[in-house]
Amino acid sequence: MKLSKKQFKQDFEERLTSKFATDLTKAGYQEIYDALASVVKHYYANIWVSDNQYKDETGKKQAYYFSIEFLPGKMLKSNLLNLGMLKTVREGLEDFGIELDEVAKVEPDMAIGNGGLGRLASCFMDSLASTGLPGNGNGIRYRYGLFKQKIIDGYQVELPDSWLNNGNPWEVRRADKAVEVTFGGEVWLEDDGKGNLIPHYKDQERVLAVPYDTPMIGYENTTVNNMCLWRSEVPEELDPKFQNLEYMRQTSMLSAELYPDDSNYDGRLLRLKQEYFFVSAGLQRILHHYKGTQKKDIRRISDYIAVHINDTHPALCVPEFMRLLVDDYGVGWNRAWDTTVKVMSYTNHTILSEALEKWPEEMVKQLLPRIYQIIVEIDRRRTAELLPKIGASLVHNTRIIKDGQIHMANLSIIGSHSTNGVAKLHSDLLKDVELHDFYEIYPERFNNKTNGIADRRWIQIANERLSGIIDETIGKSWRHDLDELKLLKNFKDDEKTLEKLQKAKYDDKLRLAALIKEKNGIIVNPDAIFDVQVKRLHAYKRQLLNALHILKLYFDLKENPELDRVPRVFIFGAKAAPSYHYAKSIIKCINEIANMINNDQTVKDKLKVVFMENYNVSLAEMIIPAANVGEQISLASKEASGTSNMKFMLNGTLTIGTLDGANIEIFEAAGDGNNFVFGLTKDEVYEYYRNGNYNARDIFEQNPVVNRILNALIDGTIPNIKSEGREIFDSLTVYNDEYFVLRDFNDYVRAQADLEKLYRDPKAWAQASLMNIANVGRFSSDRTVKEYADDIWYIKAKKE
Ligand code: AZC
Repeated sequence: MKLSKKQFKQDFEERLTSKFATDLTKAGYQEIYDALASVVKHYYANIWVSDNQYKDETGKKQAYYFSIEFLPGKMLKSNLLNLGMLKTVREGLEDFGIELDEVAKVEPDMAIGNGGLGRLASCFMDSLASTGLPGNGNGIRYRYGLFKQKIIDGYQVELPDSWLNNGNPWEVRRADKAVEVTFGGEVWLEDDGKGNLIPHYKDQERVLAVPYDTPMIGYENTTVNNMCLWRSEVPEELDPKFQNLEYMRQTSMLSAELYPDDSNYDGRLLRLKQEYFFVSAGLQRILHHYKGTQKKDIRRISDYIAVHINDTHPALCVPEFMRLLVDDYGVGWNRAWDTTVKVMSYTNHTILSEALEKWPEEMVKQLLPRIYQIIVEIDRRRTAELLPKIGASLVHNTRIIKDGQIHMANLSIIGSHSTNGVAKLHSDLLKDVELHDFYEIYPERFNNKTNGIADRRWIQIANERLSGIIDETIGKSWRHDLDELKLLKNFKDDEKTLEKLQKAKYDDKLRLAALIKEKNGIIVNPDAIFDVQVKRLHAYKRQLLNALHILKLYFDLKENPELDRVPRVFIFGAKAAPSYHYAKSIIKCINEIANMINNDQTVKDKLKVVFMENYNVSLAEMIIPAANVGEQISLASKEASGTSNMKFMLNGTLTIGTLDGANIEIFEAAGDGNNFVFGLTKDEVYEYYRNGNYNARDIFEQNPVVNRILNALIDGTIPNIKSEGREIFDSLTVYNDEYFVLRDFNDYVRAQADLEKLYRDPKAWAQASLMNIANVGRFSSDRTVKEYADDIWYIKAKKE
């Protein structure tokens, strides 16, 4: 959208006054932010309205991405960038003596997600709109987002994230579109005399679901999609039975809090309620829309909508869609089933068994009696149909209801036409191992969609300096098509370009160094290698391996302070699930290792360790551009894909990593020698599992370096470390090191040494960095969503 600076300044000043009865001389940042957001909203409102009209008029098929988590971060700059107004607004504000970046700080991170899965959903939202694809989000508007992390005495402490305290200027409450979601009570079926079984209900608990729409604005185009988030409220008219405080409290609890665990299935009733709540509300709204505004024949609804089940949390989409079609819209069971399978598709994000959702049958039956009946019926019909065809064992292994539990992955696969993993290795593991029985029955349903990232946020916004240099070098086409970055390869031997890249990285390191000084009070050397591991804290991600290696470097320096080492700054950012004891112990250990090293004068500035508290999207935007090295060191087979690996690559960071998840594709794309690979392969890991012959204790006893480091955890070497040291020590030496940390240690040390060697050759390093940037194109989520659109959802992009 064309906007002159003059126009903007006038609009902004007027808005500030009309909204807050103040002027530029007196306004605070919160007021400036609100006024600015309100002006921006005014600019996109018409595009939003006309794109909705366009969608209704053309009746084109749309996709709906159902996800219990989204992790957008801040919206202001992203909206400005996508509207093509970032520069104008920045300059306009400068004329008033206002720094856009300072204003942007006021906006709280929208953190209604935990980690990779939620962030991916938000990258997809950006990419769908930016590629002109009609794809919308559906989720929950949690009153409290992911907890704020404080580090106190080395320990993680969780504080509530009340991100809505100052309102949210981007959302629109649509009270007119509220729907009711019901729980509990009794249900029975009665014949209507025409052979149809009609459900009758008694004593149901009703909850009002109110949608809040947030525009997902496409990059320099005319597409604005919708992210619909549901809030639970008490309906105006209540049955006397529910007119009590307990019911009111429970109802508001539904959309009160995000579950802060991303790796553990937690079988609590409230979570199941949340899952059904946003699924039912979302599907009802979609069907109302198509039946009402669009006057579509409901029996052909699969021509108009695709519903995506992002991990199994929205798996109840399958029986709920059946319920709506059969009970509310009078579609026959078989037709409804065909339609459901055509409409639904499912992504699996993890093979960790502790994350696989299974709900006790009894709980589902009590809370969702009609849904339970439908699941039983789906399972019964499928079993009857398949038994004669494929035999008892395959049928049994793949049943939805087994051992008194409802298996949500099974429900998702059976009730949809597509199941995908999120990187090649992961998708292969699903087919060959984890979901092999399903693959035998439905081979055509399985496919891979390697993850991607929204490059607009992760370079254009996060790294304006680098973006500018790329423009100067190859022009701006890459901003619309990330593959164009391959033009950079022509500059691999161009000293000037390499120098500019190095300078940009150095400046980003200075920016981060200033932040570290401000937040942690630690002074770091910008010439050091900035070596970063940022992600959720989980044993399989092996932050511990990184920490053990740091201890090794430290002991080497203690022994020989004159050792010729390239200085290093190790930077961590990680939240642990509040109930994940072991992960929290690792945080404590890292912090105490940091304290010990940072306060030891013998190592001077050769080694520093920084744990940055409250890692979130905004912090990632500061840290990632400044990284020389990114750590992607999960045990092979455990990280489904990873996406920070792609963000690092985009920012010219070299990866040290295992052959896991999307790392494999990154190493291949960047070319040999441009990253550092180590560790067991997936096959070697599985070989150990088969033979059961891994013995961590042997390594501890036989490898003197490992022995020394592990003993440091328990012998008082690290001041202020308490039982955590023993806990970690035992996990490795007594409980046999579940994630093969010790097995990979030596090779990791070797790869780290290779890395240091390359860093000593600045030109070679800069070239490797350039090759990473130049080859990152395929990891744009624009590519990923196009693949979903073509292969799974069958939706088409709008032509500009
Ligand atoms: C994550 C995976 O752990 C990560 O490897 C992947 O990149 C990301 O999803 C996006 O696909 N998974 C989760 O965040 N959560 C769960 C329940 O898998």
